[in-house]
Amino acid sequence: MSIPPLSWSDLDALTDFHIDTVNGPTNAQARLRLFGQPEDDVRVTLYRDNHAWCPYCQKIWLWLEEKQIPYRIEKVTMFCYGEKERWYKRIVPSGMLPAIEIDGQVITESDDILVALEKVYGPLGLGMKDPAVVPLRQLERLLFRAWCTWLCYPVRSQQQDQRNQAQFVGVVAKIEAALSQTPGPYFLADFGTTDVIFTPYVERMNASLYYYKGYSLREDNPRFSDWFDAMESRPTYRGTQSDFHTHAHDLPPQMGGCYKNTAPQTQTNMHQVDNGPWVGLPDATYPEPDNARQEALQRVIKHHANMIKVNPAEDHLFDEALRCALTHLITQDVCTPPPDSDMGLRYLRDRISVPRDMSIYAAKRLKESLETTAALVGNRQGPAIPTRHRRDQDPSNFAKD
Ligand SMILES: N[C@@H](CCC(=O)N[C@@H](CS)C(=O)NCC(=O)O)C(=O)O
Repeated sequence: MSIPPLSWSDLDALTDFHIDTVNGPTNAQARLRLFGQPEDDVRVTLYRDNHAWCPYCQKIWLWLEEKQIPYRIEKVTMFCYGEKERWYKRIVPSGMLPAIEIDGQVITESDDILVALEKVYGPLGLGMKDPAVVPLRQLERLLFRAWCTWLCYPVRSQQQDQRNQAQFVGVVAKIEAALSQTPGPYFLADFGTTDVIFTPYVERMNASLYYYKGYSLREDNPRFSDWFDAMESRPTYRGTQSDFHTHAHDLPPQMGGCYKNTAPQTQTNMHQVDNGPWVGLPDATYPEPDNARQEALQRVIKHHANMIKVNPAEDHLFDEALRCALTHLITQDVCTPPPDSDMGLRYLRDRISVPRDMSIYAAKRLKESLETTAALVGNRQGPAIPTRHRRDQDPSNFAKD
């Protein structure tokens, strides 16, 4: 039996989700991070992308969070999402991210930023130039290049794709061997800079190869699997962690294209990442937090006016359809949306960005409710996600947190 949609105020009464963005756990919404220290102690500003997408920004973000350095965050638009802010080009003329300002000095290039931060605050575990860290940093770049070769270039034959896969898997074997050198799950005896440096691209490799190549980095490699699990035990990492869907669709414009292979597993994986079920995908394996649904509900309520405005469906229709999906999300009762609202609901389903909008399990639950609700009235997909740019996500159309 279908129940009527709850009103916005009824929905609001059903979530008490709240986090302290300044002193609480790592989160993508914060503009200031103090870790309980006075604001006067802030010496660092991190300039990073609005979408919490840029891998080099994630590296610096994670390092600052791990070291609990008080810092400010200024968010900047990446070229493929919209127009670069003029104020940022005055600070960094190339517009490249990340950058930091420390005691009035601007530094770009993520590795140089980490070296500069180490000089002021000391290293995180073993530092950037430690003889144990340097070869691992080189190994990370080797893996990056093998990944690009496999993912980002068209191939003439299936054999060529398999050769590229073999080359990538060969580098992964070296990483498995490196991870086996210590009894714990991290690259060196203790968690440190090396783990931070591997994190952004390994997360993107896990997502993109699962989606475009039917290859599961995390599931097929026991040491990598332990490393991912250990990373997910850290609230710092969880706060920066993205999901398969966000990466699969953010990467093509950034990388100049991602090319799928013809493996049957690829078809299966693409279908699951795009259409669900999302719970169970190997993008997150830690237990689902109890408040995932409350988080998703609170985040949508906060931004619903903009979400309705940018949705291709007519405002009145989408308002009701969205409330039906949220009613399902929070009560788990069936709530039938108005006819013809399936496309608008799937448009939103395809545009939840993790961690920018919400954390990974909140997004899985919201997508599930949007899909379940849409399926009650039709099977039309929303307009395709663009692959050369992501101006459908232009931050200027959305309120700042
Ligand atoms: N080598 C640089 C690379 C930085 C980089 O490529 N940043 C990209 C984003 S991941 C960027 O700012 N692109 C400009 C834009 O997209 O607006 C570093 O390590 O910081």
